[in-house]
Amino acid sequence: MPRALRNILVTGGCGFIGSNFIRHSLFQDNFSGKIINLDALTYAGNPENLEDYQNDPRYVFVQGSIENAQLVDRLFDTYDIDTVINFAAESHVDRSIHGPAQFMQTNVMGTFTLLETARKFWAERNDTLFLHISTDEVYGSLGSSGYFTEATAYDPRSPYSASKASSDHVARAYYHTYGLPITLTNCSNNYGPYQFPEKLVPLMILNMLEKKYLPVYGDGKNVRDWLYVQDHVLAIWTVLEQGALGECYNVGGDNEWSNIGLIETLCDVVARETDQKSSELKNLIHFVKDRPGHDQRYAIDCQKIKHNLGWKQTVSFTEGLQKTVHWYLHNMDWVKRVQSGEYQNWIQLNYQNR
Ligand code: NAD
Ligand code: TDX
Repeated sequence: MPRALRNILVTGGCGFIGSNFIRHSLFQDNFSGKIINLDALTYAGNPENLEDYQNDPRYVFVQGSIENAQLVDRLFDTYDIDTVINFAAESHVDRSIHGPAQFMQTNVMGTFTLLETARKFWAERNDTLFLHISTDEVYGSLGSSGYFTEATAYDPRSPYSASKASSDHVARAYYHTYGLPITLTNCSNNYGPYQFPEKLVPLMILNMLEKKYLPVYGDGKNVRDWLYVQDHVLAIWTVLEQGALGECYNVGGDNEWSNIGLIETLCDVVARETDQKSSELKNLIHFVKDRPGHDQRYAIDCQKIKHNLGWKQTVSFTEGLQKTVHWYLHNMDWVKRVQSGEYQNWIQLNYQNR
């Protein structure tokens, strides 16, 4: 039986990747399903990201936590949920080092709550899917060679990645034990519009615009694989439509950069876009104390989703960085509101009675 993909519960849809996913889905005129966005609106969630879809009959926003079993039950019941895409998470490694507890609550217990509800409501159905969004960080850290494949043993090393790894294990356990229709994706570092400016790419862009130091952890030689967020969204749709149950799919950019290499490239892009000298921006680079337990290198082998499901990256790094810099330059009001917490007033005004 084909998947329904009709009433989709998207969790964490006001965050970076979730809002890009919802925006992309609703933008498609041929998307006739309904998206119910459950988001707790932590510091990282901003419903303003989807303001222009507020009155779209295909979209419902609900403020609340994935840990709230009663609320999740009510949503499954009210909207006859047939698909879950679980983006909701605490997502920043540095924050997980300073305060791991919330990561365990949201990422582990929140995912568990969603799985339990899906198990209860979907016992008699065979057209449902629970897509759990995960990260390459669960695989640990690589040396200068090799790649993470779907068969690589989990070896998480930060509280963030340990909490994501735990939730992946629980999701898999629900597939094997209860036959819950689960699929997982493990993606590399995303960049693009609407990313909260605590993450490397937007933080660096904004610091360059304000002529602030560009803090590089350690020697700057740690390597990440970068993927434009729109390509992650396309991968998620590919897996929703064709992913095999019980399987996980690595998603990546085939695009490895040392942090220092990426920052210098960003200096060139920002300089070009703002008519400045790149060398002056590079002078802002400042090596600072390393992140504790800093994973050396992530590199994803994403042949499985390419070969089995036909997904591929569509946005080059040059194009993606340019689009991203362009977006931040033209959305400084968004940045200001997000950085100051001012958007909380907007939430009060728009959602106080819901
Ligand atoms: P984000 O921090 O931008 O957004 C997270 C969203 O989840 C926010 O809107 C927040 O309000 C919401 N949220 C937090 N706790 C919640 C709760 N208890 N109930 C409901 N909503 C809650 O994160 P992101 O970068 O968009 O990441 C989304 C998902 O993708 C995460 O699961 C993350 O682990 C995964 N991922 C991210 C990347 C990346 O590079 N950003 C890469 C691979 C995987
Ligand atoms: O100021 C900085 N200076 C710096 O050198 C920051 C914020 C980061 N870094 C380094 C640390 C990492 O090696 O840049 C690299 C990228 O850092 P982050 O943007 O914090 O991302 P990372 O820790 O790699 O994790 C991200 O990718 C995988 C997301 O935050 C996770 O949610 C995702 O799972």
